[in-house]
Amino acid sequence: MGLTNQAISDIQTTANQVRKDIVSMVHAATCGHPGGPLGMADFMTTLFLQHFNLAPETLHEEDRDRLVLGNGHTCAGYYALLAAKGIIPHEELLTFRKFGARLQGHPHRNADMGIDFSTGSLGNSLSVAVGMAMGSRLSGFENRIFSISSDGESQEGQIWEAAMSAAHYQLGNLTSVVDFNNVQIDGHMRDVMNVRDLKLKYEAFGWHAMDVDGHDVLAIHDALECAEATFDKPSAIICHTVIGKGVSFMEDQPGWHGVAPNDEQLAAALAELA
Ligand SMILES: Cc1ncc(C[n+]2csc(CCOP(=O)(O)OP(=O)(O)O)c2C)c(N)n1
Repeated sequence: MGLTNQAISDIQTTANQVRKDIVSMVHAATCGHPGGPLGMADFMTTLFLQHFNLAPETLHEEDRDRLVLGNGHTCAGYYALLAAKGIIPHEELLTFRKFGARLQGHPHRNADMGIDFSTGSLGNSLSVAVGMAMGSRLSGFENRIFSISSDGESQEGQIWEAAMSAAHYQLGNLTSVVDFNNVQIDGHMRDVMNVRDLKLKYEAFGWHAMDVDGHDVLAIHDALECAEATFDKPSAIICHTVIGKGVSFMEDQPGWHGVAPNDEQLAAALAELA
């Protein structure tokens, strides 16, 4: 169906606000992970604004879409989008990682916030999503199940056990999105543990797989539509992103995987995102 120029512009505007929220939240918390969610902001915003049907009015509907954010450490962007969708108050974002707050450093399952699964322990996400997709199909629901994982998470064997199951059970209602930013906690993938061509790997497991520029809103939208039109097998979207995207001094820098910006760095980041 494509996207109108207005829809693309709305996504880009929201993604920019999400990026500002991410750096502000991690700065206020004095700890957290800014790099990953900055890189995923364009994909996540396209998903939340155009595809994932989570909204205040659908929050408690059993057959709404479901999302498992496997790389839970990137949740600052997830929370910013829950605020953008009117599910949590925008002011709540600055409680991120504070003692007693709902917005912890890794997502905690919460029906009132539409958070479908507690994550943070890497490697489980796709297995959980496979279970949800099978459950939805058994219930006769027509919803979609989205699993988001990272390239670092793809080093875990459990991801591939889940991939094998999803193809075996022909889970056409499942989309696995991989944030392929080539960076993990200890450095670049090529130096730590190269996962190589994830599209080929998913295809070898029997999936419909696509490589996508994770900063091209239209390409992301097209890939999600393509996944939605594939019924006989699960779909994988390998999202090629740049960690820290939008803040020049954080881009492609493994050091920004899990460090908070100081006051000066926050000001510089917000100036770039203005
Ligand atoms: C099972 C497990 N082992 C280790 C960790 C610690 N850990 C947190 S983030 C991370 C790096 C994961 O790589 P990736 O998600 O690709 O990093 P990013 O792209 O966000 O920098 C690790 C090892 C964890 N959360 N879970």
